[in-house]
Amino acid sequence: MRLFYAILLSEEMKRALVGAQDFLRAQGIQGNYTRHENLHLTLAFLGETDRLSAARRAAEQLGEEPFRLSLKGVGSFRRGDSELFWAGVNLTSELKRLQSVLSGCLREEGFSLENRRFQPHLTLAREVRVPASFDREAFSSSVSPTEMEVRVVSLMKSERIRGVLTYTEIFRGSLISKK
Ligand code: 2AM
Repeated sequence: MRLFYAILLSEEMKRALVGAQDFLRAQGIQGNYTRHENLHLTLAFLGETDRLSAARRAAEQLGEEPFRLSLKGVGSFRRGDSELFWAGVNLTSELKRLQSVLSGCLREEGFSLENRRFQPHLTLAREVRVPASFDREAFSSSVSPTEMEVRVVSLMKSERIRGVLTYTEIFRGSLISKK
């Protein structure tokens, strides 16, 4: 199965992201839009594996505390001849540390993760073809500022069910307050 660890988003944060997607749609931007229930923040991508117990073990004792996650800006990655549009989050020291601790635990469990710099992003749409007239600044202000508390990391299974990309949470690792 195809697995990744992610932070699942509050309904309020998802609504803010749907607002940005609505803005893009209203501008006539065509692309493969992320379904509302699939919006998430990936922390680590494990890829194809059947080592479910090892994947769970990695997040059983992270020793990290809950923290606030907030939206910040938008951006895009070039992917071939189209773009992937995303909303960003503040890369706080807590988020950085969580991603790095989790990746370390996964590597200790034998998973080989990509060594790319962590660029936290919430994918809004893939395969976007951007007309020259597109107003990127207006896009940027289409995301309402939103914050949420992160209390768990979720191990997600990714699969196509009758052609529809579907993510299912199969395990939760808790962040525990030491106060
Ligand atoms: P993306 O949205 O930028 O494509 C499930 O595929 C999640 O894992 C997505 O958030 C995806 O990010 C992320 N991911 C990271 N590395 C990946 C890879 N090599 N292949 C597929 N998905 C990857």
